[in-house]
Amino acid sequence: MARHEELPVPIFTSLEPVYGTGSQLEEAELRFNKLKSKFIDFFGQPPDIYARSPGRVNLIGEHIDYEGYSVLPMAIRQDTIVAIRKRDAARGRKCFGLQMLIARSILCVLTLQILIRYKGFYEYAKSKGIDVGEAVGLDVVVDGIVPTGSGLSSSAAFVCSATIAIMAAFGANFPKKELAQLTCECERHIGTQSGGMDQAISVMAQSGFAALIDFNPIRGTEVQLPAGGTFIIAHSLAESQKAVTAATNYNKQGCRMPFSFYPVLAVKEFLKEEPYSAEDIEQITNAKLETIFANSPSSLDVLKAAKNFKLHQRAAHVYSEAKRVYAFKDTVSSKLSEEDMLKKLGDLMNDSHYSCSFLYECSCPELEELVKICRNNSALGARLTGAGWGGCAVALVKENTVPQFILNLKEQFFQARIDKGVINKNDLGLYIFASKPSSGAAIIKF
Ligand code: NG1
Ligand code: MG
Repeated sequence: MARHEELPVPIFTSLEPVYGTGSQLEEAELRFNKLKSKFIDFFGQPPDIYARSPGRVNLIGEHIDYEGYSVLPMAIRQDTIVAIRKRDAARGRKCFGLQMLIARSILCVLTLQILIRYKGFYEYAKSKGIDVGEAVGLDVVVDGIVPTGSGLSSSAAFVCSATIAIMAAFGANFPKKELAQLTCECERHIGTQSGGMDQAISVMAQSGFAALIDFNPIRGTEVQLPAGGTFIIAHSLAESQKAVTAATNYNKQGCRMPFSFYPVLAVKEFLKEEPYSAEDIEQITNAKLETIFANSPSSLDVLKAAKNFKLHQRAAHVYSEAKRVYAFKDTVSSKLSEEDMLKKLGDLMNDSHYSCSFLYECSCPELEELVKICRNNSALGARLTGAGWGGCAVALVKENTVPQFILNLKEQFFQARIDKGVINKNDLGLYIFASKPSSGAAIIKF
């Protein structure tokens, strides 16, 4: 039997296979109906097809995917839905235009992004021998509910659903692992040095399971989480300005560099704790940094801006975090009692946070406060998730303590922010919620 990542994106004729039953289905039905009527308002006809792809929460394995190390995320229920219709030939030939309404998730670079996506797809389709004909117009309406700038990968939800929608509009369907690769490359067009975790889990997730994602080649192995634990996602309310500050890319460089020239386990022996200057590195490697990173123009900007590189700390983070991912995977499949298993998973999450905070330096005061409050309220473990420098934390708590835990966090973290007017009380559910492993990308054709 083919592994699931070899299979194409599933196509459904109803919403239940994706959204299950109950309130989640009701919410989805509302969104799809609204999307359809907006589409008709705009374009006079209903969409041909819909594609949806979810955001994700990374349980463990932060800032190591772009080094090729495995990570362990799960899809969340919040997703982006793209409704699409290929223009009639007569209209399509005249212009390659896109008209769209962006409901809720507003990205000002959306038009540009869809164009990039389209171009990426076009080249890819041609390389696969698919005749996409001449450029045609696409009518597109997008609805996204993955919070942006929160480390929950609204970007992957958007990129994956847009790519899959365009693919489906042309009657094509590629294996999920190829889509994961393609969408990762698409996201790199806007300058992020994407590692591929987000797109891989968004495309490949299986409902009810987290996944161990391996790279080169991309693979997703289902990971069954212990039933007695629940992951709570809480927003620090510090918005991560990843694309703006380039901090992510700066650190990725500092992080990537040791791997360009040091073997595993040599960190302590060969890398000094003091930061390295660009000149130090050029001396050791006997090469200009410009040459080492010649094929990555965005890296060069970062290199110019950076004064020094903490190679020892970044490498120590990557190696230890990579080990923790496997320890996490081994723990859930071990024979430990559920109590011990949950404790061990929590410890690994705490260690991961420490490493992110002190070795990778991607935390911030708000995340530190939030993680501390989670632990004070009997979270078994808590850590920042996603790129960091803001965004969300994820906490592992015992199933039976979830309501009390959420209440306590509301009181101890969010209430002060409500009082200051940072967030609206009625929106609290957007900033703290329990999350079950949800399903990955799907094409829906009614
Ligand atoms: P966010 O910023 O949470 O989408 C980013 C990267 C991931 C991974 C994490 C850190 C992109 C699109 N995503 O995630 O691949 O490296 O940081 O673990 O660059
Ligand atoms: Mg992202």
